[in-house]
Amino acid sequence: MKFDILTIFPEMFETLKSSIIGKAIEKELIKINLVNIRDFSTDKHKKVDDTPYGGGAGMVMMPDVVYRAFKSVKTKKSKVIYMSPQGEKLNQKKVEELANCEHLIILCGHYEGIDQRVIDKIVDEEISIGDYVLTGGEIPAMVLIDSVSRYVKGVLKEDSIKEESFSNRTFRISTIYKTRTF
Ligand code: 4GM
Repeated sequence: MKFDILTIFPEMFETLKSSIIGKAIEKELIKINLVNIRDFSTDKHKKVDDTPYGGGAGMVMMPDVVYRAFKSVKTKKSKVIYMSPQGEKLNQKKVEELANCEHLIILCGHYEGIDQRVIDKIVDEEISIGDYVLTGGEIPAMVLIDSVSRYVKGVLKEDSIKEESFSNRTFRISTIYKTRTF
């Protein structure tokens, strides 16, 4: 499973290198490629934000810079996810569904967001980790990577050692999910 993360703060993802996710990267079960959006700015000051197209308060990430960053990693098999408080709420069922993807490109927004024109053009799914606003999409992206990676074969110990404990764990999760949903 490959993740390409489009972000202006790639260093925030260093924490993923510890713990179980770090082991999974070392074992090459998952690959996390960090793409610094700023590297795709053509401005001499490496500017990535601008006032919104058509007016409005605050700043948005410039569409052409985001688009170039996206084009640098896009393949036919990519699914593009935008972390946003307005997105579809992440739950275990969604996590399982995303774990079937071979390649996820995760776009992390900042400021007031990203210019809507590039969102409309490149994003397949808008996902939220909960009904609250954070300063950026990086922490939500890490939540998504962690939850999805657990489903990759070999990432969890019990997964590779004892198939039975895997199904027990899945059952426990689905029980919680059902209790909460119905
Ligand atoms: C506003 C619009 C995701 C803010 C787009 C991102 C919370 C979540 C941001 C954005 C975020 C969430 C950045 N805050 N609930 N902040 O998943 O990308």
